[in-house]
Amino acid sequence: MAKEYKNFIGGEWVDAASGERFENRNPADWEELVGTFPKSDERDVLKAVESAKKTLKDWSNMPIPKRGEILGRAGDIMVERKEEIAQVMTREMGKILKETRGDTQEGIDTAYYAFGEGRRLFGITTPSELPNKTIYTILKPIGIAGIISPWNFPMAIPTWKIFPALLTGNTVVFKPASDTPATANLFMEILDKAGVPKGVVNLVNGPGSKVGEAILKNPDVGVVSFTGSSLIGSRIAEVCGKTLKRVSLELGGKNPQIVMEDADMDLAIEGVLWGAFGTTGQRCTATSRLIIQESIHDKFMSMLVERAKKLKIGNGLNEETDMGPIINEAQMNKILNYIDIGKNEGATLIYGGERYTEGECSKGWFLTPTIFTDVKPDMRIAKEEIFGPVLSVIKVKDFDEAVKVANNVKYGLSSSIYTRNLLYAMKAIENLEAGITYINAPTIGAECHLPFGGVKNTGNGHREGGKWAYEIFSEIKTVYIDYSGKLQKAQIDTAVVK
Ligand code: UN1
Repeated sequence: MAKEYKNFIGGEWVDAASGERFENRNPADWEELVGTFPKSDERDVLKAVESAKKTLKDWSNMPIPKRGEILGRAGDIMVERKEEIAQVMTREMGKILKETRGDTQEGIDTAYYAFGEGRRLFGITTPSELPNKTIYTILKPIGIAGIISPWNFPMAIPTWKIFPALLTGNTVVFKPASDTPATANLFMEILDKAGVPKGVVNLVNGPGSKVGEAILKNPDVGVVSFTGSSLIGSRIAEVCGKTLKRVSLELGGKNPQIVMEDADMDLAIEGVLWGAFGTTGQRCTATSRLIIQESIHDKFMSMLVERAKKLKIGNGLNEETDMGPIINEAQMNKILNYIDIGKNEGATLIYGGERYTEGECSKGWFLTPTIFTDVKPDMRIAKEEIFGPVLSVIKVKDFDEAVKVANNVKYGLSSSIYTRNLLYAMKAIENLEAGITYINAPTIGAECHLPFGGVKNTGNGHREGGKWAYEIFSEIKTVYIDYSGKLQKAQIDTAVVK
């Protein structure tokens, strides 16, 4: 029998109020049931919020370095259990072991960053305009943080959000994606073992329409952090706007890799293969557009197709596999639909574009890596986020046109340029409309101590990663201490007298 997983509320492993469950199956082999999970609703969210409320005072009063130590311990446990986490993650969401190990490592890095931040979490001190007065800032928790995370980075992204939320003294209600609840479950076990007090972090499994919605509407939740599609992100902002909750949104991308004729071609090919087909294209940072100078287009494309043909598609648990399955059937159909759209728009499908059902892949949601050439900047496959292994190739005359085409989308997460010309590299950094620009590297590969996020419809101005993530979960308090012993009036006593 498949394992029956539970919610984690108030430090107890409990079933959903409804008593119902949902299945979690391996996308590489739908006959493999990873487990069943509680199908929760607003009643369970209410319990989770109660528990987060009850524990808030003690948790936020704990000295911050102590909270940091607990989170550092969570990092140590993740190191010990890294392989186990990676195996579970590959089973439930399909990406290859090399990548699920990387995903776990990103969680470990984030834990150790939180450990360090525990002895820093700097405010500022600055001179006062008046004598005998000291001014500075401190960070205070917001209260209860609602965390809604996606399935493509089942460990890394929850840690990006939950470690900073906890370190800054918030308590947490966490709704993981329904495609990856087993990794979320492991994360809870780890936090519990590390010594996060019972009730401080609460896990509620279930559909976004019930659990997510209840988190957004709960008046006691002070901040919501979400990663997912721009469509849902904008709905979240709308609902949270009604109660003036703070909302941090990390949303879609349509990330370009530009290749100039002076680039190191082999390097650029390695980059686009990894950027477009790594994680089966299911990253918000995935390379979904290749913008290439026309003089090298034909040669580059034939080299790229040769390499794409060699990518081994299969179960991610096999160390030889390069590209795992699509997360689920609905997502696979959405991608296939985009492939039809591309064909109908007049783009040329030069490789892939179909389901892959060879051997062990007959029971999974596999697609071949897909490459379209003759894509025009205004086609839907050049502008909309597909979230799969589909690369749209756009030919351009020169650098200026490349930048113009790159910016011709409503998203702006990641971007990349391959060139040996310093001028192009510097101008790309200056002019590409994106939160992240890589030079001679693919659009994926963000490190946890740097700001992560994008411009335009990719988000609402927040950045995860590094110290910036800590600002999302904090209120800034400004402190004025006047030890002059008399009433001093800012702006008035200091006015320059003519
Ligand atoms: C995401 O795709 O949602 O830079 C996150 C990267 C990873 C994080 C991706 N470190 O691709």
